[in-house]
This record gives sequence, C-alpha cells and structure tokens, in this order.
Amino acid sequence: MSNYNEMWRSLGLNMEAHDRLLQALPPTYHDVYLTQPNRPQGLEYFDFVVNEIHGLRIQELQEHKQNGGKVIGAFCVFVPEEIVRAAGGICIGLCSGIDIGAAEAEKVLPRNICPLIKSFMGFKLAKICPYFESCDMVVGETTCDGKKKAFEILNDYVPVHVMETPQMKRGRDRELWLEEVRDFARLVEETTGNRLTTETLAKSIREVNGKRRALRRLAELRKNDPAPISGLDSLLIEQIAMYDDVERFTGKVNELCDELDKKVQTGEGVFPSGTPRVIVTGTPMAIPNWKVPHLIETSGAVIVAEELCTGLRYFENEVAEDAGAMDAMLENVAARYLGVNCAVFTPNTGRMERLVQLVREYNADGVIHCALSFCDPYAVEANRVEKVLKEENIPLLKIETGYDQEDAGQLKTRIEAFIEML
Ligand code: BJ8
Repeated sequence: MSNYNEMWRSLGLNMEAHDRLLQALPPTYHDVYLTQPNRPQGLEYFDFVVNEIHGLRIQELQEHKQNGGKVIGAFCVFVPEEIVRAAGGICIGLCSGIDIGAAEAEKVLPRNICPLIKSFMGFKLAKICPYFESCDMVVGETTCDGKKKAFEILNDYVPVHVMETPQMKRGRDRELWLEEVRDFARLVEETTGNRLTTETLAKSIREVNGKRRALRRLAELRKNDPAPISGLDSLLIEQIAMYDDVERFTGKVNELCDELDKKVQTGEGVFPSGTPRVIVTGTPMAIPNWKVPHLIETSGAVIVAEELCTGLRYFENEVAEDAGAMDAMLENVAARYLGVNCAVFTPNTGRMERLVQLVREYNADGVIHCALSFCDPYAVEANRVEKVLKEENIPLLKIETGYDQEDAGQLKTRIEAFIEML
C-alpha cells in the first residue's frame, strides 16, 4: 500500500506509527483468516477490502470530500446512518479493535479503562487512523460513562457532537431520543450544506435497509448445519459493514449469499455437520479484534450468530418505510434505533429474550458471553444473561478480555473445556 504514502502524509498521519500498524495487520490476517479451510469464493472481495483498509476506501473518502462531500465518524450503532447519507454524507464507524495507540491514550485516560475507548483515543492522539483524519465531524453518545467522559477529552482534539442516548425505553425516553435525532438531522444539514428532503431520506432509508437485509440473509444462511460460512468470516463482513460503500457492500454480500445458497443445497459447509454450535454475545468486536472468535473456531466449535453491535444488533431491525412526511420519517428512524438492546439500558430484558430465541432459532448448543475488560455495563449484565440462560438450561461461558494476546492460552483452555461439554 506504499503508493498511498502521499495521501497519508496529506492527512497528517504519523507515518512511523502508521507503518507499525500496517505491519501488524497482514500477518494476523493471514494466520486468522487465510488459513481457514473451505472458505467461500465470495470472500475474495472482503479480503480485498481488508487489504486496502487504509488505501482504496480512504482514497474514495478523499475523492468524496474533493467533490464537496462530508465524512461523519461515529462510535456507536446509535448514530443514524440514513440521515448522514440522505444529506449526501458518508458515515463511517471509528471504533477500533487494536491497542496500538495505547501509550498515547494513557496520557489522557486512566490505564484501567475499556480497550475500545483507549483504542479510539489512541488512534486520534497518535494520528494513526486515516478514517479519523478524514472526518469533518465526529459523533459521540452518552451510552456508557467511559465513552461519555472520554468524548469531553476527545473534544480537545476534534469537535465532537454528542447525542444524548437514553438509559431507559419509556415514552419520555423515546421523546428525548426523537429530539436528539431531529437535532442531529439539523446539524448534518448544516455540516453538509444540504437540506434533507422526503425523497432523499426515503431513498437513504431504503438503501440502508437494503444493507441490513443482505446481512440478515447471510445470518439466516448460518442457521443451516453444516454452517456454510465461519463465524470469523461473518464477523469480518459485519465489521466491514461499518465503513464500506453501502451499495457496493450490499451487492457483494448478496452475491456471497447466492453462493452460500448453493452450498446449503449441496450440503457443503466450512465445518463438518454436527460441529458444536455457539452464539457469542457481549461487547462489540471492532476490526481487527478477532481474538475470541479465532480461539472458539480453532477449538472445535462454529459460531453461528453474534448477538453484538458488530452483529445482529446492527442489522436485525429496519427503519419502517411507510412514512410520507419528514417528521414521521424521523420518528421511524428514532424508533428503529431504540430497538437496539445495548447493556446501557435498564432494564435490558429484550437482550435476554432475544438470546434465548436465537439459541432456539440457530439450534445453538451454548453461548459465550464476551465482555471487554473494564466494561461495567456488559460485565454486570452478564449476571442477568446467566440467570435467564440457566432457567432455560442453556450452557454459558463468561469471558472478560482485552485486545492484548497475553491471556490467549488461558482463554483457549477454558473455551476448549466449555466446547467439550456441549
Ligand atoms: S449500542 S454496545 S456500540 S454503546 S465496551 S465503550 S459499553 S465500556 S461499545 Fe456500544 Fe453503542 Fe452499546 Fe453497541 Fe463502554 Fe463497554 Fe467499552 Fe462499549
């Protein structure tokens, strides 16, 4: 990717630190992804996207900006992508799954904080993320305390608009959230210089729903035994969904699903039929955090679904397409997002109910709850998950881990023992 040096320099990246990041990715990707057996051919596109993660897509963002377009970065699946798109902007996910900027981040954050927060702060402070440096505006939210307070600090380095996400889902919370969505729509109009119209918003809602539908189609195919695609590859696609071009991505996921349809018909899978089936649930796994899924799928199980924000929570609910007026459309957008079962809500019973349903729908043998270290909402909610799954006699393994590899051996032993008893 050396021919992009000029572009990276013009974005103000710290070239030395950025080189270190680029050197870390390919060997990991090779070992985790390219060594998997029976990978479908349609994954070539997604391999290409990872290969070009700081190249071609960044070039596209720069071209978009040169043509007067804006890029808006987000840290949470609560930020309504369809509004950004309707105003001619591009919305990209900025969460990161690698601890390369940790030393910089620790200058402004405590050491013992969620690695996801440390990672995005480190990326900004160390100037190693071309996505961050391409953003005209970044959007935070008041989900967990760590993120909420980190955005105050991040605002010293880049202007951050914070959306107030409620902590409950009552009528008054829905009203608050709708107001936040309306404010966001106004801000996006100001930033992009484009007014939202009912036509542009309706089109954008349809397109983003199209992306969600393609991802749902992929998820449905994973209900088959043998599973036609690995959990690792599915996670990769779900991670890429956060920053790739919406239409191209949707087309490529559908093409892959056509191929998988055929594999299902002929009974071909990536693991033998009867392989123990696992659902992972917990905190998001931002690219390139593949640690636990890799350990699971090299320990004799296949992951059949991710009850994660880099998974089903991102695409299982659609925005209703029935509204004709702008206000009603924004209401539909707001309502869709409050359907996300994030652990910052209290109570969050919808997540437990959904998990039990998923175990039945996907014929799963067990659940692995994976929380990032120092993430209170998910680590504490693991207790509620455990209680409900116990009542339903569903085996559960609880893991807390960060982005480093130090505990990989110990985790593998626990995961193997869990899979053994399924
Ligand atoms: S909707 S899960 S993307 S907030 S892991 S930073 S909660 S301490 S990421 Fe999330 Fe939106 Fe919820 Fe989804 Fe805090 Fe926990 Fe870290 Fe987290």
